Amino acid sequence: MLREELRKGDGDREMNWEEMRGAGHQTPTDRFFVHYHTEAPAIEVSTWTLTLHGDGLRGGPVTFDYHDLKAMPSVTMNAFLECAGNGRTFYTSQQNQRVSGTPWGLGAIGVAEWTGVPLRHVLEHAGISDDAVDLMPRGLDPSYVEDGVDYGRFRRPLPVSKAMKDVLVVWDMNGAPLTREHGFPIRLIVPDWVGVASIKWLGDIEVSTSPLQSPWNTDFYRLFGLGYPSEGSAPLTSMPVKSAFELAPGAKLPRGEDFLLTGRSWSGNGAIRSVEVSTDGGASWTPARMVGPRERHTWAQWELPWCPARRGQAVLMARATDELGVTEALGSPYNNKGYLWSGVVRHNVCVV
Ligand SMILES: Nc1nc2c(c(=O)[nH]1)N[C@H]1C(S)=C(S)[C@@H](COP(=O)(O)O)O[C@H]1N2
Ligand SMILES: [Mo]
Repeated sequence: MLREELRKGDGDREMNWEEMRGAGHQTPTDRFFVHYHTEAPAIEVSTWTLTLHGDGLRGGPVTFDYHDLKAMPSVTMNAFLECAGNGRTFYTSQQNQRVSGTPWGLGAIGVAEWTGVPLRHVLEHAGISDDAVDLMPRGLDPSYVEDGVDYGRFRRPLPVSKAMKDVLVVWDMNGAPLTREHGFPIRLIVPDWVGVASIKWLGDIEVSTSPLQSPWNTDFYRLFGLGYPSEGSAPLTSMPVKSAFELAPGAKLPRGEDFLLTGRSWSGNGAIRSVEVSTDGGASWTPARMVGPRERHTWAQWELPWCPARRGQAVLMARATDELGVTEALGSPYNNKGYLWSGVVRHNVCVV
């Protein structure tokens, strides 16, 4: 555990699930998970601009400043943002598999209310041509260097089809300007997709009529390992269905007293349809009561009262089914970077 803690840098902070109990639908900004690869740059709005360029524009480059963007028709929506590696440690703790990357539990996720302009409007304003296929949004944070290799500035291709569908160019998070660590002044939010797509500190976007590549869709953020081609799977897109209890791991609960189990489930495939909970390590399952809305792009909250009858260790499990009919499986298929954990998590508690 200590070694894992040490491997998390300043740019790696999890949301604490226990603190979400009784909180509202959104994760408060100061408790939202944080992840970045180098440093969070300090950017002044007065000098910041966003430039679109490339052969996928009908004319030359087009530049927007902060106020140009904020003057465009805005949208506010709840959406989860989740790192592709959320749940990575369960490959090891539940499946005894070795994976590399930031050792996240289930807290590399949060939901915020995001306000911004649909990327579609920005692209149309800049004169995107009909034959544009890929975008390359790029951050203003310093170049990413690992093991002596300079991968350049943070950037990842985004298909035009997704960009035109539901991607937002965001300035507000939970009703206030983005904080520095979450991408001030402007970031992308790419709903349902791996967090790496939601480029922070956005500085420019290449618009291209041919497919684009960057290390973040070739070397990283694909599935690698046994069963995958040597170049890896296709670049990762949407996040699988997952569930979490709003409870500390190893929480102590009194025997013979009613306790309200609460949690949240989400899926990149669409809204959550139902959730089942087991308090006996998966031997039996009970439908949880859904609380509040069940909408796409965001998590659904649920609860189930439980009166633990026996002292000792108990294993809680929750499994959700989404709109597409996908249910969390007991395990998650292995890939050596530990992306896209999709299994039911065994949550140990101690009945005292
Ligand atoms: N410019 C830039 N954007 C970035 C990153 C980064 O390092 N630099 N990290 C990405 C990754 S891997 C994740 S999971 C999310 C995390 O966003 P958050 O810190 O706001 O939670 O930002 C993404 N956007
Ligand atoms: Mo991430």
